Amino acid sequence: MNFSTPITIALSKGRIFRDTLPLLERAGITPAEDADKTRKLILDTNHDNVKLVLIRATDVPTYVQWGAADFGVTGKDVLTEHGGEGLYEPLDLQIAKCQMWVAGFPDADLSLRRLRVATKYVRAARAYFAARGQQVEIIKLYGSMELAPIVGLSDIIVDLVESGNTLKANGLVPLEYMHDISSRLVVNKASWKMKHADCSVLVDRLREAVEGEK
Ligand code: PRT
Ligand code: MG
Repeated sequence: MNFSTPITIALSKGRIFRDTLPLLERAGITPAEDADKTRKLILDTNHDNVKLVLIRATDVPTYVQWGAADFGVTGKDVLTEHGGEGLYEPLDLQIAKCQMWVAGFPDADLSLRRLRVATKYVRAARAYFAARGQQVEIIKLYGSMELAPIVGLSDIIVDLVESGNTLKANGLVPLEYMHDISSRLVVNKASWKMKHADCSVLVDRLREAVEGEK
């Protein structure tokens, strides 16, 4: 199958690229190089019209929102923080799975007034505590949330948990389950309209690839 219009797919290096690769392959798209071994930011594929752009995970929704990439693969956590303006989310790729949790010391008191919550996931955390009518103080961090309760910056954290090893290594435990996280295919709204034939073929093929992985 050929694509009649240029299609760009934004991915991040690391687990998203690794987990997306088999799905792209099943959909008939093979990158010309390994993302984790190159310094290039734009990768060719076996299709002249299909290119991959490699960017920071948190930048993927922004590239797609502005049409700098037609498609992107991004964690639901990142998508929630971005807000999702200017894009559709046609497919749950069911990759890079983990869970979002409230975590802290085993004896943390979650009923404290003005509970201090350190997190990279400000929107998700705000929504979670607002839903149960609890006033909290959110402290935005960009990494290593686990450190915050240890040094007294916060009472608890909101973070992603996969194996639980990172929490455990720092004397913390998962306290309250918030929700499951997986990576999503997102598409620019204008691309979806203007390049509909090619875009919908790609979504259909990836959907079949996801079904095939089950
Ligand atoms: O690292 P960088 O700042 O470049 O960007 P990023 O962290 O956003 O990218 P990356 O590649 O690390 O993560 C991309 C996406 O993978 C995230 O947006 C999530 O949707 C998803 N994902 C799946 C995870 C994890 N599993 C995960 N375990 N993202 C992060 N982690 C971190 C977590 O934050 C914690 O620090 O791993 C640690 C917990 O892991 P365990 O196994 O010790 O519990
Ligand atoms: Mg990371």
